[in-house]
Amino acid sequence: MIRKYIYGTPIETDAVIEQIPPEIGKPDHLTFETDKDGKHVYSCTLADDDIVYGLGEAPRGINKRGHIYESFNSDDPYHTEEKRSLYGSHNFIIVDGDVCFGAFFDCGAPVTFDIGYTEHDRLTVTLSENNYVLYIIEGDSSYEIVREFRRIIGKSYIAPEWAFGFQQSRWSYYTADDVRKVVAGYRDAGIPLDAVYLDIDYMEDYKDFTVSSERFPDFEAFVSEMKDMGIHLVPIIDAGVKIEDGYDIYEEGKEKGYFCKRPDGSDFVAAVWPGRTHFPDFLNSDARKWFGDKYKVLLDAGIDGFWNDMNEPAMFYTDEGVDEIIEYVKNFDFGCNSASKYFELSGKFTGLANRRKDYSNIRHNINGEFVSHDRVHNLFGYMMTRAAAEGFKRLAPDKEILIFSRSSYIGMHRYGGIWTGDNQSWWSHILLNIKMMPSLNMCGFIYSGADLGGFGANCTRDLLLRWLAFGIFTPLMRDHSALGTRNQECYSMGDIKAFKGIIKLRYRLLPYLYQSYLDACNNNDMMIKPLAFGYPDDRQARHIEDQLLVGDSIMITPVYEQNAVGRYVYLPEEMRLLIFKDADVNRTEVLPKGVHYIDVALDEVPIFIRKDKELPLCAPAQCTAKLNREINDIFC
Ligand code: MIG
Repeated sequence: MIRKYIYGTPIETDAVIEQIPPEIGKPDHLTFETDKDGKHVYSCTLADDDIVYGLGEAPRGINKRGHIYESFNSDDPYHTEEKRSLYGSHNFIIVDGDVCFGAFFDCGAPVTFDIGYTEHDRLTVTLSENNYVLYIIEGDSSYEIVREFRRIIGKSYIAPEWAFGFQQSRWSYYTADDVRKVVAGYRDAGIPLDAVYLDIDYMEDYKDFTVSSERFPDFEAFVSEMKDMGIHLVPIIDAGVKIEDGYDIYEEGKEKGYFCKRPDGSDFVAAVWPGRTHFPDFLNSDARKWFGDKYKVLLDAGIDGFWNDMNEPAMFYTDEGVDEIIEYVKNFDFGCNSASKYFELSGKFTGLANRRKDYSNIRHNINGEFVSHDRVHNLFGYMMTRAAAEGFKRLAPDKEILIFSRSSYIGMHRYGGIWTGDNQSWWSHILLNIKMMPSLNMCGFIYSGADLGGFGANCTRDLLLRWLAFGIFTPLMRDHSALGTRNQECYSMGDIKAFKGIIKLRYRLLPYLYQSYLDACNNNDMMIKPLAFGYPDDRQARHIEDQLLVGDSIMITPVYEQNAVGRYVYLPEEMRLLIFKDADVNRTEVLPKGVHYIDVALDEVPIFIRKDKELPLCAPAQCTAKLNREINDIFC
């Protein structure tokens, strides 16, 4: 049962595609109030054992209780526990208790979810503007509520099968030869690989839809050389368009009025990678069409995969911000408390990036209306990715194209996938990855994954192995790392045998994983679920967050602690344990319901088969193009 409530005159987000007649009156389950600033606030009491699910890409656990989250798409590379916002805004929550209900706050402006933070037993949702749509979803279980919700937001984007192959990225592989070396590294090591990413340095001066002819001479020939080896090249596209006379995208956008504006009607300027840039106004459907068509030049070169970055949109600084700082520094007074002055001063500089004040200065043209960015901030990356996906449909209707985005909002799940942004090579971020996957699935983002091995900081061999051993179960399986960090390609991490075994297992699992993925997309279902969704009557399973169900047949229990030689697992029923090593079963036993300690060496992957279920495997291959999908092993 879904009820829809409209408040004020909301800006259409296109998150929900099902026609639902709106209700008059107040929603059930939540108490409605207006706070002292006139903001709309919804709240309810939480009983001790209630779980709050949802929020998709957000810090912390599967159960969102005990923290405060703000939907405000943010470029923040330090995903520490106290953070309230990441790159996406997925305003869907479920309160799972004696009564279960879901709520989706459909609003492009910031929304705050205080889930037992201010008061441990209270959920409070505060909207930053009073024009929005609220959906209340009832069902017998959280799982059922998820499926109801997914039905109204429409079918999730389906990525091509090759995008389930193993993918290697780095900021940056600078030249065609750098890329060739990576491919040779993998092929020589006998480790499967399907894609290599091109980060910002493939472009000419960071200009979207250009390719440096110096670093990638004859790009088209290079793309096909790679394709012949079974390798897809996946270039990055940034949200900011470089301001440069003679650069066609800039000239056209300026002439047609397709860039975001300042309040005075001039084109908004922010500094990002290319220096001064304008942001295409993705909220404007004409600008969207225009930008989407620009992908053509890369499609024509044979490219069939893209990642859209910096689309929160991220800004390093604006002229206004710099001017303010100069003024501040000119008038700087040491005062009598030098420490507080020091923090004030340094804060001014680090605070230059992504200033709320700058965002507030952006204006959009939405169907002819001049709209403040504050009202639609969380839709920007979504609309950029929609522009791309709609472009692909026009330009290459028969081609399956990989597209995923950093920033997102519910609704974007129909157009592309996401990666979870700039994590770190920290053990805690394997766990964050594990806990985020089911929440993303609830919100429709099935094709998703984290930077395996971690983006920032230096990775170690054991961290990468453990992370990959989890990553083989996530749709996007990509190793990516930041500029200045230690090399993180599997072949550059010492003895390659363990890497080879783990990644080959991914390919052996591909028929099972891709089918599970398709089923989830086609049936508004989840591919990766919390244990509680499979065993709703099991009190112990209800609170477990480090074991997940993947597809219908298996439970996974990743190891995510350094120097651990195994881990405790809880079995809600009798299951068969398979310990894989070198992509084959090394040990297997049937374990009864209950708690067990299992040994898992660094080169091993544990998989539990659920009772009366089967796990089919095919033979591994060096890339999906060479994969024989015939099943050669079935475990049960
Ligand atoms: O300011 O393109 O999240 O994956 O490697 C950093 C360089 C910009 C952020 C992305 C990351 C990418 C990096 N980008």
